[in-house]
Amino acid sequence: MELDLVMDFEDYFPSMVARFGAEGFISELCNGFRLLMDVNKGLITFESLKMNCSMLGLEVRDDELVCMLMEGDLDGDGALNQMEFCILMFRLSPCLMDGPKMCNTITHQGVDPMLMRCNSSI
Ligand SMILES: [Ca+2]
Repeated sequence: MELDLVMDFEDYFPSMVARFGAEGFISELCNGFRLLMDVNKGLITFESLKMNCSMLGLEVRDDELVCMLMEGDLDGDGALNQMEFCILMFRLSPCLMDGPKMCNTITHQGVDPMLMRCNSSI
């Protein structure tokens, strides 16, 4: 499931949301994060991304990994924390559910509190 989350998120997101609900969907994102992170740092780094992708049998080019990290890295530390990862996943899938309105509801109102709960559950 996490494999699909990473590789086919655009197709996969709407059905994920339908199946798990927005909150369950966030926790699935968190599972995806844990799968890819460097367990010592608690962050997704280039190295952890590369290593875990290859462990999962995913062939992702280095420049695609770098691109994903740069795209998602909001605080400029060169790695993705859980919130950055979840925000990136949402940004990569601009309209999850019923178009822009629902999309705005999720990204502007729903995500932060849900992520807070998600973070506190680690
Ligand atoms: Ca960062």
